[in-house]
Amino acid sequence: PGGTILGYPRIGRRRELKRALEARWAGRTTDADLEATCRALRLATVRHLAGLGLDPADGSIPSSFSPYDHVLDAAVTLGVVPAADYHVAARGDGTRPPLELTKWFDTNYHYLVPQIGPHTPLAFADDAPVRWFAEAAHPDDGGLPVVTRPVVVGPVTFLLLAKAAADAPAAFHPLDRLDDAVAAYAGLLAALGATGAPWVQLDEPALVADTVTGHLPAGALADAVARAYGALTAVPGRPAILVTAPYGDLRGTTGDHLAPLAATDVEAIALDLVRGTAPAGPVPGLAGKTLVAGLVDGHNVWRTDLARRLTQATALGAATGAGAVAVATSTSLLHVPHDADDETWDATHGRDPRLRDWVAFADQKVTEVTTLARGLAHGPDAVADQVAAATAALADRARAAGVVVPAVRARVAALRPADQTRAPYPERAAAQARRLRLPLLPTTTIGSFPQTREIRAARAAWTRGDIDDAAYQSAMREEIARVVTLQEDLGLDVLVHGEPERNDMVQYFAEQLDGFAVTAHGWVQSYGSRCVRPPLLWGDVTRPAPLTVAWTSYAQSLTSKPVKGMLTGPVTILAWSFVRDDQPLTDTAAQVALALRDEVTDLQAAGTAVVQVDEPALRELLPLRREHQHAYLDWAVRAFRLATAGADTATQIHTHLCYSEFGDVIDAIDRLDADVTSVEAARSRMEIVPQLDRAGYGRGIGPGVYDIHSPRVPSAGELTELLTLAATSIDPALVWVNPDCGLKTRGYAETTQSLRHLVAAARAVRSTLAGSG
Ligand code: THG
Ligand code: ZN
Repeated sequence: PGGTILGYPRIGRRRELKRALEARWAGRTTDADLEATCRALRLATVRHLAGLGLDPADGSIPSSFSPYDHVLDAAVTLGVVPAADYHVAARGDGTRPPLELTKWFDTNYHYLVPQIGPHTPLAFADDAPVRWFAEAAHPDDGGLPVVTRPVVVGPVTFLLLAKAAADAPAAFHPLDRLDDAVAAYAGLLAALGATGAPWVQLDEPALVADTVTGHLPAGALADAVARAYGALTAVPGRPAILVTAPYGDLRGTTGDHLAPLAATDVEAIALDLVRGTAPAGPVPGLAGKTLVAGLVDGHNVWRTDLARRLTQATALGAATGAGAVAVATSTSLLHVPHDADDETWDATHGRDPRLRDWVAFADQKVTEVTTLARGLAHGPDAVADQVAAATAALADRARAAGVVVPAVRARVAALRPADQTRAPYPERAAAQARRLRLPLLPTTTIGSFPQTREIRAARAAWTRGDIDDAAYQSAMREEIARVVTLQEDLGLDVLVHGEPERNDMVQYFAEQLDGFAVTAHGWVQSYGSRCVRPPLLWGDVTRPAPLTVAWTSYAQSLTSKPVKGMLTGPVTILAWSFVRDDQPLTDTAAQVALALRDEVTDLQAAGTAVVQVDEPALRELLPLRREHQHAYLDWAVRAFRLATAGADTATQIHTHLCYSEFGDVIDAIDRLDADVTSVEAARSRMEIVPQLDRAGYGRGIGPGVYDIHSPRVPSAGELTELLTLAATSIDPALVWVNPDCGLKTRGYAETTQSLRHLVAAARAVRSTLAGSG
């Protein structure tokens, strides 16, 4: 194909899929209604892409739809999950838990983790990709036929992302089932070929990620690639195969995974040339293949430098020895919003109008791809106007007011090591103990309390202008007062204000900081029906006024117990925003950290004794390649410490981490130097506690004693047991008692019960410890 994209958002321009899924789950619609919406979305999407200039006749348009998650779809295609259990696997039912959700590479998308054992069914079982190809190629509605390119997670990545079934022998790894999986994919390829599909796309991002493949013995990955694609290319009547490697570089210090792929007979290989680099010399095997050049960033929203990318595209063929070069996005466009023209770009809506010309959302990126493809085919003169417009927009962005704020630059440049260093922990611990006078095993929550329908309604009414500031303030204050009283009644030791005023833990801060813009319609799928609107971090960051002080101070005025101030940390703010690409992340992180540092000192000046700075995304931004991880963890730790080191010795700094396999970042957690760290731990039976202990972490630790992702109320007995486990595996003086995450998505009934049991468990273990000590 001349120009293509690796995938397109599937939630729908108006979040049609979200609404259809939630209506089905609520029992308001039938399976047939849901399928009708999905089908309409599929057809509308591929025709829309044809309208934007992708070729509707040759497989340039991806069929990248999924009703919930593309990894779950692959599991159904391969018979690992029966098609009838699709929604049970996604959400659980009364008896069966859902599959685990985990981060998809270094993105804010989450996939469902298939479980595979030695005897799990693994055979071509469901032909949804074939049906979706056929419905678009031979539509029965009289509309434009589109010959799509079905997109499926590739066999190597699928097995590497799966986890061993609970009853599998210890030595088993899902990759042991490669031959079975490949036979299943062979069945799919044969069926696609028989239906007339000219191309199929198999996504193999695991090949760029040491975080996924690091445990494999040397050579195992190259061997798996050779076996899988050797067998698949031998399938009679198959479509041409495009293998993609988005999110990074196929070549790293742990191996060159381009070479084994190029040695197979696949017809095309897609490289991410935004995150990765192009091979500088000829690659054996590439001569007979198409190199699909990922030149347009699928992972961020900035307008492409078309001049630079066209030059790069033009040189690629000769440099690499590829048989042909095609232009593409670096990744699926799943990670960006549909269309920049869905937004009103004006200052009264909080969006600087200049930004419109600086960004490219999914539809604009499709146009960038077709422009580059035309330039590659017909020479730069054919697209001179478009290239000039992109160059002018980039120049405008580079010199625009707010992009560089000299005072911010000067402050960052003047930073010294002392700015990220607090007094030694023993001194802090003693001062904080004198000030806070907390019992052994202090109890607290992670920050947010349930967001009720009334809270959401009040926020929405205020955003629309239906209620005025005063009415909104008093609604929120009423809620805060209710939450404070509830916590006092429950007997919690460190209280929170409950965060009723916050829509999202990043967006809330972005709305108030200069250098950010937020969108009204820029929804991006996070998982299933759930979406987020990542803010655009486009300029130097400043804090025009305190962000949270008024709410926290109000809560503190209602109680004599300490109220914890709640902030989102610099790394998480970066991870969940579209971050400017014109300077190193470390510089942007330092600016955000300084804004938060000012907030910490303002909270402190207002009398706040405990401030929590959440970093749930610390693990998410960990580079996929080992050689880049050290530098990342260094700047991430530095940013957190810059944000928090303005705190006095007697001010207690907490942090909270979640969504993590902590193993990779355990040393960094220690280096954050927080006084108290709360982490997800209930599901792993407090595993993290001895891990942190071994890493030399000797400060407060709050291993979450129950999983807030489920409505189940844990009994006081089971909480006592987990807490005893924690308090006997490390010094009990370090242990805090808390749920494993914020309570925002829970209801009040189960929250109140669960917290009552949590306080009871803390009291029970306290008295046991007092008795034995
Ligand atoms: N904020 C952001 N990113 C995140 C999380 C977050 N990534 C990881 C994790 N948390 C993802 N979890 C969720 C959970 C719930 C929702 C989104 C992501 C959610 N979204 C609402 C929806 O889709 O209906 C919309 C929320 C809104 O109105 O803003 O419920 O916490 N940035
Ligand atoms: Zn959490």
